[in-house]
Amino acid sequence: MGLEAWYMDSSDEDQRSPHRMSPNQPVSLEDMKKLGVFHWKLNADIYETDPELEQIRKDRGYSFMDIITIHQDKLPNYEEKLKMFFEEHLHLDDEIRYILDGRAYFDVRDQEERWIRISMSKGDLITLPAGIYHRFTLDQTNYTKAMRLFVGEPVWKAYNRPADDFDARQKYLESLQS
Ligand code: KMT
Ligand code: NI
Repeated sequence: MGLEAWYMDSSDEDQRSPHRMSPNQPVSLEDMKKLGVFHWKLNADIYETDPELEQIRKDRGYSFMDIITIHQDKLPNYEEKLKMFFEEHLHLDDEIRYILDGRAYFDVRDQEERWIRISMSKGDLITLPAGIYHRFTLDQTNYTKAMRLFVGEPVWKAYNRPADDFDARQKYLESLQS
């Protein structure tokens, strides 16, 4: 089963609501691949011993991992962090997230700067390429637990838009051409 993604409407209301267009404008996994966004569906019930996850980590060099629980009572500075996550930003490295429980939205910009909302739930692993503008929010269930993966020592630094002068951004834009 694939994950679901769609173009967002332009309303500024509650970031946690789905913001679908009417009629819905779905975005396929193929379209997302063209943006450099990749997805795996895994069995999150066995994440601690999952050979499939092990293989992905080995193949792609994801040596680092930690687990973040995003919930009012679990995450220090919850409100502030959620606000930061929802600011449009980029990173100089890939962002790799694996949803172990709950659900969340990752929004990414397409080639024409339109927002695509990616609905992530338990078992979805996603990679966002370095240099892509994106943001993150919980949905109306207000809870997710996610594994963060990284190649080597993690760098969580986010650069809010505009961040167009970074090599990672220019390289990403070049990668869209091919
Ligand atoms: C980011 O940089 O967008 C995030 O780390 C999102 C929150 S992690 C589930
Ligand atoms: Ni990010």
